[in-house]
Amino acid sequence: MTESGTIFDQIISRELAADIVYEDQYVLGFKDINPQAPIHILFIPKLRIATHNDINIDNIDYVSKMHLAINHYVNQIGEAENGYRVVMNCNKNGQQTVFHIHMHLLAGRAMNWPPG
Ligand code: DGP
Repeated sequence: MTESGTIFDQIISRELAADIVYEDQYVLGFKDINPQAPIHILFIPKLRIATHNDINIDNIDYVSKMHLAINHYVNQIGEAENGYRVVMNCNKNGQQTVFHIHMHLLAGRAMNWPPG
């Protein structure tokens, strides 16, 4: 992460190209570069919150908007009833690699549980 942020800030500012599938005032959704399911979208807030630990009363609205964005999107693509998984990885044990919170939307196949 630099002072100007992570690669996700560059995707928000369009300095870095991404396959954007959803956008509103608070949230951007784009295809993961390394998909783990037929549908693998990253939903990110347009405000840099580094990890899940950094969610607080002042920025929680962004997290709510991320969930609403996912609901809108899964309805739009017809996957709401089939079901899907929403994942947030945090820090080392959670295998977080980009320190700008993101929700992984995984859909289009049955998921494994436990995830391992
Ligand atoms: P995580 O491990 O939870 O921090 O997931 C980060 C995800 O970000 C990982 O699945 C790959 C994805 N990713 C990393 N760099 C890029 C990029 O430049 N473009 C896109 N579309 N996805 C990226």
